[in-house]
Amino acid sequence: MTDEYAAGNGLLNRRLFLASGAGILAATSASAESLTVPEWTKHPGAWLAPYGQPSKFEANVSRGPLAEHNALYESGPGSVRSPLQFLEGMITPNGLHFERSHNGVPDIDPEQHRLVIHGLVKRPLVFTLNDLSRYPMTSRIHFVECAGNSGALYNKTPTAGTAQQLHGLLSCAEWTGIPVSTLLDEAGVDPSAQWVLAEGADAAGMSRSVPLAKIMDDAMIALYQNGERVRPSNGYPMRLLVPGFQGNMNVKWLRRLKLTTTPMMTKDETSKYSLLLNEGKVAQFKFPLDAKAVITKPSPGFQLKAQGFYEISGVAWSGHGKIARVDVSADGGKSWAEAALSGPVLPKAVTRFRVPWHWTGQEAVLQARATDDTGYVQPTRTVLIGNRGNRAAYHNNAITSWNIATTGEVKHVYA
Ligand SMILES: Nc1nc2c(c(=O)[nH]1)N[C@H]1C(S)=C(S)[C@@H](COP(=O)(O)O)O[C@H]1N2
Ligand SMILES: [Mo]
Repeated sequence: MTDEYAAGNGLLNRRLFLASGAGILAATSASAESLTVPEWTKHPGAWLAPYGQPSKFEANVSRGPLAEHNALYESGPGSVRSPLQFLEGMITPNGLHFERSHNGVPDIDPEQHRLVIHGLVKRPLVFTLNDLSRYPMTSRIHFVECAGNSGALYNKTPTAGTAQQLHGLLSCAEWTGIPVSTLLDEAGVDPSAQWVLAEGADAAGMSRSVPLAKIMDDAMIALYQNGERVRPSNGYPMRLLVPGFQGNMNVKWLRRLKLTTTPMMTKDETSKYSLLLNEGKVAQFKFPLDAKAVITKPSPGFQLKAQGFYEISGVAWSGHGKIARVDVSADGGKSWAEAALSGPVLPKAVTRFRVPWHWTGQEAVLQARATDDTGYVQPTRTVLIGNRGNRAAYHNNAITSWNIATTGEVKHVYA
């Protein structure tokens, strides 16, 4: 065990730390009792189940609202957030993918659902789910993040909350489906087309205009989510996936794509999703989500029990490309140590980062800062609000600060 420090307040040099192996001292010494045969080994276990469920001891690992008092699970508009602080790796299990629905989840019969491609095309086309299943598919791992995620960081005073409550409108899955370009090539795009209107079959009639260039680049009609059919709450039987663009544009329950010359100025892209700036200015059509990192372990709700070694870990992502590096600070941004990125590091996907830390029992302020492969560096909250003001409800990618008290309690603060 080496304790060579890479930055202030106990951040360790991860290369030396990993090479050294043992010495975490989290375990206790084994005795004869340690190998007593437990009750569950003495008789046959439960029967097989047609569809697997998590352990009953993991019942707290569930989707949840922004704040405890918010009503949940009613029909109509709402959102439930992914429990980031209880998850590991880069993939969100389907039952825990966050959900944001503007007017409930439609009960779509896949036999009756149709996808129509029309507008500025040579041949308007209609597809059943069966038709679509004959086209060549691709699989790619991408995050979806609501533009309203982390919006609490615009508040004047730090909102108390867990990583889930503050940042849980983010999930990442392996999506399988058909590149939209394949279907548009078949329909024959008119040279005058510049935009594509995407509309959902839900009661909200969610519709967004997406630049044709983005659609042709990497948009997908997603039919599968982590290997099984897209879940009803995430767009069954098909959703549009526009990797890296604000969550709202990933239209669920997709029923049509209309090619147009201009954006359609739908209710969902005018009354909402514009950024109110300083001096009465408004930024419309900010599509890609900028790089962000969030420490999930430790985070509010965790209680450090004793001083010593801990692994700080979290998630980072960018709508512009790959995560190039993540730096972590334990002294509120005065000094930084580069975290290890757990591969694979993929464009527009969640990347897990880790860094070893020696907590001395003193107060500490943990921060993580993402840099993506365009060279963009995640800003502090002071810089973000200095540039943008705090009237914008969306696209808050400021650095989050978790305060560790001498008692080991973790709390959201502004540093
Ligand atoms: N048809 C339709 N598509 C929709 C929505 C909706 O309400 N209706 N919500 C949007 C919003 S605001 C977000 S953030 C993402 C959320 O995707 P998810 O629920 O699969 O996590 O879906 C988008 N697509
Ligand atoms: Mo959203």
